[in-house]
Amino acid sequence: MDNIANKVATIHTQRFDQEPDVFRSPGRINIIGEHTDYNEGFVLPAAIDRYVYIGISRRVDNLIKLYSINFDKIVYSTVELIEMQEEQWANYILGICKLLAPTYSHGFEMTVYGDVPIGAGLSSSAALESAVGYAVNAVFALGYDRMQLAQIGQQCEHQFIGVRCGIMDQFASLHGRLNQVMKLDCRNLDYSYFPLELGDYEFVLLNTNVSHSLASSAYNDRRSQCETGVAQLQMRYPEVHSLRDASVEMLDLAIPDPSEQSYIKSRFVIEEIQRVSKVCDYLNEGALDKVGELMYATHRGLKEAYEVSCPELDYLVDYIREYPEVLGARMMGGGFGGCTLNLVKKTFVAELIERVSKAYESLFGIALDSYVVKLGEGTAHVH
Ligand code: GAF
Repeated sequence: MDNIANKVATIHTQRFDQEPDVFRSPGRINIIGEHTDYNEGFVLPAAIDRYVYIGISRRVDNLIKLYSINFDKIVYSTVELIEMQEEQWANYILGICKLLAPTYSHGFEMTVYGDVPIGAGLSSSAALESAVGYAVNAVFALGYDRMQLAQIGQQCEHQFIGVRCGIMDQFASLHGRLNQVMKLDCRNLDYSYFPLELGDYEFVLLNTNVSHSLASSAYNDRRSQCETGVAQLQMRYPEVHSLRDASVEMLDLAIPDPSEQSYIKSRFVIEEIQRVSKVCDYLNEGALDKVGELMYATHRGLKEAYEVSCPELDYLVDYIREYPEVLGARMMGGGFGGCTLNLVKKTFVAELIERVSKAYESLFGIALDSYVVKLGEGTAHVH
């Protein structure tokens, strides 16, 4: 039995005098394939064992009452009149409710708790959207499947949060499987699972504990630059629908000036999509040193070409690179803060964390958090 689910159920019952159903949805890592999802490329995410929990009980009237255990805040709404609030955590929930609202007519009480670090690039917001969508869908028997719920989560980001994100995060949260990585084709949403076997190595997350404020506007800018790249490619290659369809050679002919931003951003994406397939092969072959090299290559691209890194992330990757016990490191997620993902020899993890934490704190005056990654499972009814 999941202790956190019990805790959420107890708090919900005390506050609302109703025994809830409890659902949970995980955060995610992404081994490789960054900023490829909205370009119809491939990604390689996996659910982690950190979750957002939702306790929910139906009401007979039309009131919606939301309580966040993390923030100790309560927010009210009605089914018919859902408006965005000052509390950002509530907006992820209300956005989902608004998108689902035409299909249900009763209100509910909801209690939310999460142990996915917020702003760490581990998709705490997608975990919340996925948990809420799944929970409302289940208690009102709305009939959506996981694929549709992932798309609803993505729409919530687009319409109510203002981030034109891809589908990776919500998809990974809803479809995660214990100890499995998924290769997702973001064009047609075909996906397959394979076990993550790292032998003497493990993935370690180092959380910079910074989250720079330009993240969502810069994210949307990158997406627009990719769209410009596609439009330029289409002038010469009308069959191109997305950067997924292009090669570097095609880009060279379509955008002759390699200093144009659309060229630089598009080239990164084209190369990153190729890295995903290579990493899949290397993981199958157990060639972890080659996986690590490509992680470093991704970081370099995200830093220099895509320009979504920041000094704290770069420092961590540069610091780690000195150690032969670390095969690869890179920033993960949208960028401008959050975590680096590191492939580290198990016997060296404790020593590495001690050293890098000291060095990071003395330079930036910020405590570093670290987690050895354990994979988790996708959205589920847990109580
Ligand atoms: C964020 C987005 F939400 C994802 O869709 C993806 O684009 C990612 O950044 C970058 O790979 O997590």
